[in-house]
Order: sequence, then C-alpha cells, then structure tokens
Amino acid sequence: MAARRGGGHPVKLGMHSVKEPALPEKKRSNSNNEEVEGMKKIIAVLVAVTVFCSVSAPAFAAYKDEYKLDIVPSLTTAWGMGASYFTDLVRERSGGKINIKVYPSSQLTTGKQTNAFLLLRNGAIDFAVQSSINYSPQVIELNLFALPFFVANQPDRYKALDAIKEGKSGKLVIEAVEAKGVKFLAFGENGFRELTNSRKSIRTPDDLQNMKIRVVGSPLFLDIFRALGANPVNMNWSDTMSAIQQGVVDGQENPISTFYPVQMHDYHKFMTDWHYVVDPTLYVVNPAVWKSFSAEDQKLIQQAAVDAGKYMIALARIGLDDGTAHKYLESLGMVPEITDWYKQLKEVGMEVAILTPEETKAFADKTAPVLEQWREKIGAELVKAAEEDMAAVAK
Ligand code: X2X
Repeated sequence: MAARRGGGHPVKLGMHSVKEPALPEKKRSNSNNEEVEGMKKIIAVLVAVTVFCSVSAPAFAAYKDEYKLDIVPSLTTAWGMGASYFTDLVRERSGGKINIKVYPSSQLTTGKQTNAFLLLRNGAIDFAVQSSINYSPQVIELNLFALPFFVANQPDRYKALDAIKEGKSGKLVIEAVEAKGVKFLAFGENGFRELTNSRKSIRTPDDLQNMKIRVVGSPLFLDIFRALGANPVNMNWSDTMSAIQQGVVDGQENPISTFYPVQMHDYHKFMTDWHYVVDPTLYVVNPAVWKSFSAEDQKLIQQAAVDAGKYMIALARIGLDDGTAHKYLESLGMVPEITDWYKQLKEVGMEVAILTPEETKAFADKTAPVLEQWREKIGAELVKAAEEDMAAVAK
C-alpha cells in the first residue's frame, strides 16, 4: 500500500484583496507639484492597506506557505509513510491552511543525519520525524533506547518499550529533548534493529569477529560493536547502500521493515534476528515555529502527530508483535501490502537466523560492560526509572 496522500493544495495565506480607499478630493497646491501629490497618494494607500491588514489579518497571517519536515529514509518506508500521514492529517484537518512537506533521504541535512537536531533547533528545519539515534549526539538521554539488550531482553519487548514511553523514564527523556530547545509532539517508531551481512550466518559473537559493520554516527554503537569484536564504521544512511553495493562494508543494522524497500537482499544474504536495540522516532517541531501557531492549530498539530505516530508504530510492528499492530491498521483500513517480513525476505533469498535465548545471551553478556558504562553517561537515575517502568509490565 502506498502512503496515503491528502488531496489538499497549499493555500496561500494572508492574501486579502484590498480595495483602494477613496481619497478625499484635494485641491492642488499652488506649487503644482504633481510628483509630491502622487507620492502622498501612494503613501495614503499604503497606510490604509497596512491599517486594514493589521486590523483584519488573523493570527495565521504569519504562517509560512510551506513548512519543511525532515526524514532520513525514502517515502516508501514505514518512517516515510508515518511522516506523510502526519502532513496529510494536518493539511486535511486545517482545511489546507497548514502545508507541511516531507523532505526524504536527509535532503535537509545534506546527508548528515546527526546534524538534524541542530538544524531543527536553529530553524533551518521546521518539523521532523527523526530517529532517537540521530538526535542522541546532542541529547545524551536518547541513548537509553540504544542500550544493548536492554529493552530487547524483556519478556515482551514492545510492551516494555511502550512502558518506557508512557512511564516516568519517557517523561524524563521528553524533558531532556525539550530542555535542549526542541518541542516534542509524539513518538513514532523505526523499530527494533536487526543485523544483516554479506558473508555468513551470524549466531555467535565469534561469527562477527573483524567484520566491517556500518553503524550510525553515534558513539554508543561503536562501543557495542567493538565489544562484540567487530570493526564498526560510522556512515550516513545516504552513503550506506552504495557502500554495501561496493562491498566497502560487510554488514549493517536496521529495522527489518527497512530491508525489503532498499533491496538489501540483493547484497546481504544473511540476517540475524536479535532485536538488540530499538529506535523510537520522535515527531518534533522548532519551538519558534510552534509558538507561531494559534492555540487551536497547536492542538490540531499535536493530535495529528499522535495519530500519525500510532500509525507509524503499527507499520513498524506489523507481523512482529502479538497481532495488535495488524488489528489497528485494519481498523484504519490501512493494512500495507506486506504484512510478514520474515516470509517476504525468505522469498527473496535471505537467510534469517532466529536466535535461541541462550544465543542472544552470549551477545548480551559480551555487551554488558558497555551497558554499565553508558548507564552512567546517560544518567543512572533515568536508566533505573526505565528499568522500573519495564518491570511494572513484565510478567
Ligand atoms: O541511518 C540509519 O540506520 C537509520 C535510517 O535507521 C537512521 O536514521 C537511524
């Protein structure tokens, strides 16, 4: 299923047709200076127009014709669809008044996805649906979700993730994002991240030795893969597929739903299903842009982000959770074409290693020191709050 698109067209705002007010008849001055009289007339019209506009122009006169929204992958991914749905909802619900355009493939950051937070904060970008990983260099608390085998080790990883987002730890994370100067609207989801490679089936840390693995430009990922004996390299997503095609790297990690859209199976025959970290995306907006909206429009935008976030979360989870995601998408009438990624990837020749709990534990044990080291960096209080939030739903 393609991303739903709204039919709305951008509506230019603040464009009132203004009738020239009739000027009082005035005797020509005996200087007979027509130019001066002409100027006076123009000034009078300008003053009248300005007064008219400032009296009658509604608060949204300052709205932009187009707001720019930043995402990293293409529009055909769950991420892209979740972003497009948000802009569709805002356009529809505002009657075409608020027009947000999705810029895919890191166009707004010229590929440098770890600069995305700074560009949103300084106003070069208005809105974003961005990854917690890409914002983590600026907001250290966002590394919480990338602690190795932290959420993944819970009995139900989706329940555990939701417990964090809705619990006291989620509140601390949102506060940290906002304290750094970005307005948070809602959570979405990129997903739990799995490993693919071109060389062999990876079931143990030994299998990973010296393999060159592309990771996002975030230090925690370097620590994790070094602890596992691999050779990680930082690379933007915009450069990753060509690096994979040319064999510059042997492997990479991303959510399962991202593999098929980029034809990963043509280059990487092997996938390891280990869910080691998760990437809940964030719907966010520049605070000055946010303040420029009327209270009513803020409400509308916030609700659209929540609704689109739910849609994106369901897309990221379809076929992977207990069936809740599928049911939710059915209720929206928006079930995508592919609902079983394992089946789909097997059909195109990918070999998927589903790890036993013991096999997963071997990876978790190797990365446990990294988790402990980062517990302090992120903030022990936050990590403890997350552990308590997750424990509350673990049975
Ligand atoms: O670069 C990645 O791996 C991606 C697309 O998942 C993110 O932006 C975090």
